Amino acid sequence: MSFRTTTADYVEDVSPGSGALPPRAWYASSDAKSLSLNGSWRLRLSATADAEDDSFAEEGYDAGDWAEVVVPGHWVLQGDGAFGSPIYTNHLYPFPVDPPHVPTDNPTGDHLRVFDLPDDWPAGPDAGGAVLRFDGVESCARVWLNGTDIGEFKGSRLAHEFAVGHLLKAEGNVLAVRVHQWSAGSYLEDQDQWWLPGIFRDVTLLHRPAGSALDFFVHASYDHRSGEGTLRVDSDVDGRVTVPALDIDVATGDAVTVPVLPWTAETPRLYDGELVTQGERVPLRVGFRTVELADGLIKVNGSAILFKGVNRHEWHPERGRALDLETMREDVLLMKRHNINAVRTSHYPPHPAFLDLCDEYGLWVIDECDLETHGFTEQGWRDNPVDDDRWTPALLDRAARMVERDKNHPSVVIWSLGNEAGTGRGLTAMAEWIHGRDSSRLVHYEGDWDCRDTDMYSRMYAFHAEVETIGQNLDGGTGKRRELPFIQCEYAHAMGNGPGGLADYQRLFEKYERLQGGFVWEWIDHGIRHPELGYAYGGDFGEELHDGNFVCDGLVFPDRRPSPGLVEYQKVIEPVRIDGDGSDGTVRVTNRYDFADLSGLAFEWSYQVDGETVEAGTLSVPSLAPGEAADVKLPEPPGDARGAETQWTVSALLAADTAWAPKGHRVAWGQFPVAPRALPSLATTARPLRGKRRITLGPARFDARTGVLHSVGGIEVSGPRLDVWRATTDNDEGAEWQSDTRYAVLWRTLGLHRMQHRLDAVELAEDALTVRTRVAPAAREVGLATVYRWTSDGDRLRLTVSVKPEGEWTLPLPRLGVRLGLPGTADRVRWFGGGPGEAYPDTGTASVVNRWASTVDELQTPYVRPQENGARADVRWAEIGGLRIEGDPRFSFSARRWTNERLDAAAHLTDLTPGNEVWVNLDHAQHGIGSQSCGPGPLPQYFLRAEPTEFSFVFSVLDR
Ligand code: IPT
Repeated sequence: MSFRTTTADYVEDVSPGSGALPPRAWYASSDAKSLSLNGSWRLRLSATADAEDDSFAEEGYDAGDWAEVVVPGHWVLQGDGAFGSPIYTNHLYPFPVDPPHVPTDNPTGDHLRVFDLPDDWPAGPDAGGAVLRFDGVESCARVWLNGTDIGEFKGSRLAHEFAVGHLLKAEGNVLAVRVHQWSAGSYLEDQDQWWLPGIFRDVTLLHRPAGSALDFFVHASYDHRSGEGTLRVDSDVDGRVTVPALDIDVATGDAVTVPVLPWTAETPRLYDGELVTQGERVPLRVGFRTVELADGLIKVNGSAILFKGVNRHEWHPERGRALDLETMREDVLLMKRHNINAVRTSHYPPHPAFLDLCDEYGLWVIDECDLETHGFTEQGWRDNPVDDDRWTPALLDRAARMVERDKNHPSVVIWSLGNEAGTGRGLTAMAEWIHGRDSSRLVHYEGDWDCRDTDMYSRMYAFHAEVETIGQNLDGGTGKRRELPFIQCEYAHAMGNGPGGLADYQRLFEKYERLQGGFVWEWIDHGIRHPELGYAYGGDFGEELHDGNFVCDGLVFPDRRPSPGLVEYQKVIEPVRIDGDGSDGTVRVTNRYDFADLSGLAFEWSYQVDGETVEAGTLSVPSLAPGEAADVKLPEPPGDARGAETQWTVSALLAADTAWAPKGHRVAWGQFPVAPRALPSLATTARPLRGKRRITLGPARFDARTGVLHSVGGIEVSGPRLDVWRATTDNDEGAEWQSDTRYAVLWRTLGLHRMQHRLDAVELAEDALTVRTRVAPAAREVGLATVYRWTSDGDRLRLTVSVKPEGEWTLPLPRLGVRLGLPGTADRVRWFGGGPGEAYPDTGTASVVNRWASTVDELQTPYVRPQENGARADVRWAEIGGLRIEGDPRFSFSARRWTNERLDAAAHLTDLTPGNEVWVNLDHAQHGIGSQSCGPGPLPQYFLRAEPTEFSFVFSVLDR
């Protein structure tokens, strides 16, 4: 005899669900009434899918002793751990892979909400109907209204509507929703993110008057030759379409062609209109634009576009994927202010309001379906649902729910089938359906390298050299692929310090027509605010399987503060290039927009002497068309500044307020030197004197036995001594699965983090104190012969460090410089050099040469997992703790209240506590950063090779 072990069969059913209405276009509001059911709900959590019966759905059920939960929300992020915890895995399923089965331990949240209809809710015989809409529930829900089972659904980030008019009462409606964390749908939702069950998007009751709109499709194309737009709204319910600004008033289904301004991400012109059916007025926002594949390129309104994009997951450090409108707007504003022009909604359709914002502010969107089966890679893709016909209805349901919901957004130019789902018939079926339903957009899917189903060749994390080959169309591939444009749907993995190499990618994107840009991975760190850890990442909730801080790989920190990576990206993709030649006093301005001219920008010049602006003015630049360039004459350099460093800075600023930034916001800039600074020179007049315990030389005192500097002008100093170690970055560590050399691993094996310093000689001569050492790791024959040579003019002190590698060095060095300790009272830092933020050899494009000031604490970049950070590049001089340090040549400067070893050992920022000293690194060079946490390491030109090197610093004491 056998019996069913579960009453909740639908949980493991691969079919899309039952009871829901066909998908349709989503709109925020119309003149029909609606009632938000967001807010506080009752919650009862059980450990399995069928631990409780359905009686809670009955009217009159007493849920008085249940917990409360906020909807939209994830229950695991509420209740201070009482409701379970988040789980982070990248591609591994956190349950045995046996589709469509899910674990018996299946956290299930019974949600209950009792509501009355508002007084003005239409009643009586003409009341019409009503629809209950769920915008997102993870991962599977069954719904009852007033005791009647109205259906169940999967597809976490897709909308589901149910007709409920016949069940509604004026008062005391009981809405019961049973939500299961795991379901067959979980196999389709294996995205690299936290697993977070719950009703995480809005729940809304929509009144549907008789004759109200059902589905409608706004077709609004633009002919760039004639300057005319053609509008046709196909509607399930007949009605009229009006667009007052264009004098349009036509019947649904009829086309009308009129002169219009087109919609582009740069010029997001929207026309307000209305769809008027007998029972409803639905607001429309019409953007006229035509997307096509022509001449092997993605073109909008006749012009090829270049994506300067990001991958955006929905994230909030406290609310997870339950985002409010203001948070969505913050994302869009931050993107626009950082010159980003495109978003891939990795890896699921976002809250629909986000797309409204993209329409309004102007962003190209790749709208991606809620589909990823990445974990099947562990078994060679066996049993992959996308290649199993039983799952195809679910895949088609997901495709339709995305397309139908989002089809009226001009910002959406490309549909993506999903992410990392291998290949299979189900994907082909999705692509065919989408192409058939919407011929006005293109189809994307990265997993399809042969481009059988897609309209573009897309890859992720392709190395620079391969991207160049693709740009040259020398990469081969199927005949179809060779005809198609190329995008990198993911590149430049922004995990921790980095990504490096952005500018090198951008140069390729701009050089080769076939390359239409890319989307940085990713927008935001998915750190979860945590009382003890600051931000939690994978493993911090005791998960049995997890992928650590791989979930923190964004251009903004969890609280949306821009990371240096975002500032770098902003500079690399700036829409105006400003190149100059300081010697002949001209500046070349190039318009790199695809559609806009430069009339929205005002240009300014300033002239700096030793980093201080001495004069500034405006520059008149012609309103260049896209792609055009002009040479513009700068004024005569003001004054005479012999011996000083002089340079021009030219900026392009918004000439007027825009929707996304105020007048004066800087969009692009360029800096170019006129005369270089004279390097510090020092007469070697002072003579080193040996005492019993100390050697003195000018302002400095050294340990007589070791030759180690103790003080300069009375300021206590420990060290300096050679330092080659940096707290390894996520990119130094590389990704475990990579076959490329992972330098952090090799550096540690070699022992670069535990170098021993052997003293060979302390030599006093007439004019110098020379300290000879050998710096080398235990157990190895390689070493660095390191000589510190000290000289002084009686007032200032010069250190020259010579480093000569001995033995066979096969690895680059993490850094090369000296580290010294200063008293903990050192706090303010001033410097002349690159700033305001950190910069490394391949991340330094955005570094502005100027005079800067900061505190030691503000110099730190708060990467969620602590690692090397905060170095300021191209520093001419820096002042800290009463000392002035000049470089010969320029150097890289960092200072922190803990040692690099402590930084290296820390797992969370809260592990870092100030010690009694401030540790200063003066680096001659650092190794590049790259983006090997998921992609290429630094390019060879950014390697710090172990080779004979010499560099100097001049120390002096500031007037106090
Ligand atoms: C790629 C995924 O598409 C993305 O979701 C994310 O996991 C990213 O990598 C790394 O953060 S998958 C690719 C590395 C095989």
